[in-house]
Amino acid sequence: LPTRSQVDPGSLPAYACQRHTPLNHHNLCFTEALETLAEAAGFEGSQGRLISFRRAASVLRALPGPITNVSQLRGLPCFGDHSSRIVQELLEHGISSEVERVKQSERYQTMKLFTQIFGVGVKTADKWYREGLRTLEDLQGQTRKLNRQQEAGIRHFEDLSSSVWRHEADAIQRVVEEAVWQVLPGASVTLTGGFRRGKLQGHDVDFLITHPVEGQEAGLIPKVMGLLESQGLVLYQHTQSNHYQDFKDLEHKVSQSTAIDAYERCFSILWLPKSPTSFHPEAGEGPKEPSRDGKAVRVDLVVAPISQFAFALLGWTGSQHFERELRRFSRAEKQMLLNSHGLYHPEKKESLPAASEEDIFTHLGLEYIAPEQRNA
Ligand code: 8DG
Ligand code: MN
Ligand code: MN
Repeated sequence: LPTRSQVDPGSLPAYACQRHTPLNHHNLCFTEALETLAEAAGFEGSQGRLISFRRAASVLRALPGPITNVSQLRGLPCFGDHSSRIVQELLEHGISSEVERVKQSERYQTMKLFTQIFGVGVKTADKWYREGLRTLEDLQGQTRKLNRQQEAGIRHFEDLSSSVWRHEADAIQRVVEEAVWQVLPGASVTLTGGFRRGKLQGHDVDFLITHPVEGQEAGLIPKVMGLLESQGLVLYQHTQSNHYQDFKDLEHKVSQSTAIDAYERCFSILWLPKSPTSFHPEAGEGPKEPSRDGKAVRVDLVVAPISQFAFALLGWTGSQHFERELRRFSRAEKQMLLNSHGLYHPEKKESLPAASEEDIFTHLGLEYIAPEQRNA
């Protein structure tokens, strides 16, 4: 935890990518309330409100101590009337009536349940809600509504809605590494996402794969997944080959405003046996009952060529809000475009190379923020 003297709240910078945001902080009851409102705004398609609440919550996560008086909010960046009112309510009553009302609403509870399903976003959840569907049983009775991904998401709902623990992520890493090295000796497998930021649990496990020789990494994922499949460890997978050809040059690549990138990738559900030694899959046959002696785990694999590795690593480490703020800072303050492929200066028509994450922060004139401090 940061010490009280480390940050003067009055001088807290406006962008999350300029701040140190540790995993554990002093204002959990406020950030939870604000995150609930952000989430609920997202369910209603109100991106603006979602981002306002998320920014306010993120500021509180970076504070050196707890908010004990509403006057401490004065001078904080990103704190509007609404967020201030919520904090004040919590300070005075220990509870926010607005947040409680949201949490108890059928709308919020159903949207939260549906969007928690692998492969279901806000749009689909909203459509189902408007059709009167409310529970997983309702969905199971309407299987024609489901695509293959959602069907797998519901089949493995119980496992996937429980946390993945760090030791499970490490076990998955050993399994993935084994397969990757068999297919491509010398390749590296890096744990990214929340676990790289020091989280002890997560909703999935994210890996970034590369090879020191540019080009060697291409086409790796289908071979790796084929190998894992033959071991009976793949419960679901959707592999996308890289589509650099759609992203002709770096300028085109980085001007894509969304976080979606063009890397070869796989969104999967893998089977993690409880004890690897007690697991004897029959040849070519995957486990059908995940409740047996193990657990279904969501795993994301991304493959990047070594020349873009630093950008991919920065882009896939998160948090999502930290990433959004990095891109916003680059655009608004530095007139540069950043994504998981590169950093581009449209006026100078030049892209800046980076061999490490530190290089990217330096290009942007930002102090380096370590992964453990990117929990914005
Ligand atoms: P969690 O799994 O523990 O819940 O948290 P997380 O690891 O931070 O979340 P995540 O949803 O697994 O996302 C990890 C990072 O990957 C996050 O910064 C967002 C980023 N990311 C995606 N999809 C894509 C994508 O298509 N392109 C790029 N560039 N980044 C993506 O989740
Ligand atoms: Mn993750
Ligand atoms: Mn992920």
